[in-house]
Amino acid sequence: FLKGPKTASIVGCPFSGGQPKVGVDQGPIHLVEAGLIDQLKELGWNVKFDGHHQFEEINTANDPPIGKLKNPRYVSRVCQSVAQAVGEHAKNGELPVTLGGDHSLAMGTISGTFEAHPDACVIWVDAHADINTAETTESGNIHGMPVSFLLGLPGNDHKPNEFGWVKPVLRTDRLVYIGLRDIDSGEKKILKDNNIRAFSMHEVDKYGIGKVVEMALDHVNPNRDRPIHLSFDVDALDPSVAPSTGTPVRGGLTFREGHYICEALWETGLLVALDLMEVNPSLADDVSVQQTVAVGCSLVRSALGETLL
Ligand code: HAR
Ligand code: MN
Ligand code: MN
Ligand code: MN
Repeated sequence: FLKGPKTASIVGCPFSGGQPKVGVDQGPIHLVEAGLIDQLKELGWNVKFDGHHQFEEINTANDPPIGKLKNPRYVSRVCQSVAQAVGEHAKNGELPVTLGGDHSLAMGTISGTFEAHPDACVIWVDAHADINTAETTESGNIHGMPVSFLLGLPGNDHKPNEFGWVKPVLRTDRLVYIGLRDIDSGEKKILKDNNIRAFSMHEVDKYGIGKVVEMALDHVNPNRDRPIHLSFDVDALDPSVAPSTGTPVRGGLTFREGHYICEALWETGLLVALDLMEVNPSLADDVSVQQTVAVGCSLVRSALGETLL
């Protein structure tokens, strides 16, 4: 009755080094404290959780920018350790559920997924494309860059050697975006030059979320036989639905559109890894924080088979 692996492994990543706002490191702690693990057990999953990962052991006392990139050594080492954790869980046949933390972590999670599933595809749900290169980034914040590292795009030749462990595991035709609405001009050019398929909020309005998910799957997974990694940035949702996040952008996915994506990917039976990123419990009032954390838990439950009927 349950599709896919029956053990979910929670990879809690209290990490904020890929962007400048404090608090996003508290996201995973709040999600777990809100009862996520019991909720998944309630759905019939075995849940493995051996505590949040301890990144402060990673010594970054001296981590000046390299080129434009901020905290490059710290981000690299944390992501490398996340890649190892996710890769091990995936190779064990477990479903890694990574709780962020900022979205630079996806460099680690996707690297880990591809170690176990080299033929996987990635569905990236976000207001942002996170595809700046070491050259195009304006902010220097690495959470705006993980996709370009995973694709091995040109323009990353100036990427610090520190990131040499990140292999270009992702192909441009195995990546699709849903929810985009805040893309830098350098990123627009990259998307265009590389023919990367993206369903922005404009397409969600035009076709409806049901059709968009179907078209997204037809693009990256035409025969419905590839393992799917879902990387969900909570800022894909409209700020009225998920206010506690570092870079909210109005005009986002509704509560139902976000959940529909998760439900539809669960229905494929192909989901092998899930990220839920950018929940920042320090960026709003208590009610908004509670709302955002609850939505985060609810998205994860939907992706793990909480059926409506
Ligand atoms: N594109 C901008 C940059 O490179 C903003 C990045 C976005 N923030 C995120 N990631 N939350 O999805 O800095
Ligand atoms: Mn673990
Ligand atoms: Mn993101
Ligand atoms: Mn985002």
